[in-house]
Amino acid sequence: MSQTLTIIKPDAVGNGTAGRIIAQLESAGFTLRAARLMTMTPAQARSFYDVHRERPFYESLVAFMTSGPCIPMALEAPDAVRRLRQVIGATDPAEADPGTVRALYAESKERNAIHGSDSDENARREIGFFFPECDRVG
Ligand code: IDP
Ligand code: MG
Repeated sequence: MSQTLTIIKPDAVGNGTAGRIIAQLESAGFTLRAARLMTMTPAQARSFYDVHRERPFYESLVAFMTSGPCIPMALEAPDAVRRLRQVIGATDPAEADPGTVRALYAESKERNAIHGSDSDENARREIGFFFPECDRVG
């Protein structure tokens, strides 16, 4: 078993699709190991997306991610990082495979409903970012 970090982003929480997305993740075989509902501060969003600080969309992304509550969750499954990326689909919903979370629920390339860690190393870092009280969640 391995773990990954997802965030139901503020667009999905705001438009009432968070529950359906969580159900889809559970149906895809993920077990919830930690979850919280929070509104990120600008400092938290800047830090979480620090890898993108030079990108033209960075400030807009920070504004979006702090615009309302989101739901970070630690998920467990075999090959969790790769499988979550498959279930959520491409960053741009126009390019996401049919049936993926982003194809179903994303509004745009920025307001794309869900985050998924892109490597085991980043999954560990991101789980620690939102759940620092846990040596290992679950
Ligand atoms: P990912 O979430 O699919 O891993 P990243 O390239 O890591 O995509 O980008 C992080 C987030 O930044 C995306 O999920 C999306 O919300 C936003 N983003 C990425 N590229 C663009 C863009 O070209 N325009 C606007 N927002 C973007
Ligand atoms: Mg990414």
